[in-house]
Amino acid sequence: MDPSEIRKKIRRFRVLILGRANAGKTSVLRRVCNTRENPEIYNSAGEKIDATVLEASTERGLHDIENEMVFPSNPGFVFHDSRGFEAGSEKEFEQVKAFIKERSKETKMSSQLHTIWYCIPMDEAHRSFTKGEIKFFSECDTGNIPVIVLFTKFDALYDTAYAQLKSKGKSMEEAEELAPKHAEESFAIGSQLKFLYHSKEIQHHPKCHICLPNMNKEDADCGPLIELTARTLDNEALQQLFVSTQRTNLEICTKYAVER
Ligand SMILES: Nc1nc2c(ncn2[C@@H]2O[C@H](COP(=O)(O)OP(=O)(O)OP(=O)(O)O)[C@@H](O)[C@H]2O)c(=O)[nH]1
Ligand SMILES: [Mg+2]
Repeated sequence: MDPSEIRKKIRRFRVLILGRANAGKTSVLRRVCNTRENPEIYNSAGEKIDATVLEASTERGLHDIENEMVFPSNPGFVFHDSRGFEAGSEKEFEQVKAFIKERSKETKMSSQLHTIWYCIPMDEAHRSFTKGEIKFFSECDTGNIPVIVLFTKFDALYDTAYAQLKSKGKSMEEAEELAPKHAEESFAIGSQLKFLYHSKEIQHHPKCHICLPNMNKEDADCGPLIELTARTLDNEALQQLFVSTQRTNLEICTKYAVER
């Protein structure tokens, strides 16, 4: 059998990762697949694409959301990345919407889109939602496909948290140790989450969210994202498929085997 046929037959968990340029998308995927490598890219016909050709075509706006990204370190996952989505172009938005709609009609589990990870980076000065993000959550009905918001580069909030703790009289050591937790606590009651879950501007609220710091570092822990993704899947076959991508993650395999 030819390799593209074999690839089609492998049971894989399919993720669409969205977010503005430089949001930290690829870094998250690398952590999830535990690798430093670049992904292999296949077109919708299953043919491998030369990454340098793709780089050039991306510049010209020809990046295709149908392309499949696979990291050889964990072929159980297949990713779709919509680079340029946040550039504000109506065409790109429509492409993403059409892709989600098509995939939500798929009856074959292997072709279905199983989850959407929407990355919103925390390292930009204003830290509010972009027009593109608001548009997505107001106009894009993803049906049964769960959307999880990933607040990426969350470590960018640690300096402010540290300064606040210092101003409340904590020592340098204490402030440093407590900063990550303090940043999460402040964020939990902050305006971003209120907007995301309660604003009238938003019709399609995400299922849940997670704060992800330091995903650019190799020892960063993406376990909470794996755990959360497993929990949002409402069907057991899908949950089992997801667990199968976690062969080396004993904790999650045991947990879901026991729950079953
Ligand atoms: N501080 C910090 N930097 C990060 C984190 N994640 C990624 N970065 C850095 O942010 C930059 C962009 O990361 P990528 O993962 O390439 O982002 P991307 O969304 O794939 O970017 P494009 O594909 O170009 O749209 C890189 O320099 C990363 O090292 C994080 O959690 N914390
Ligand atoms: Mg990238």
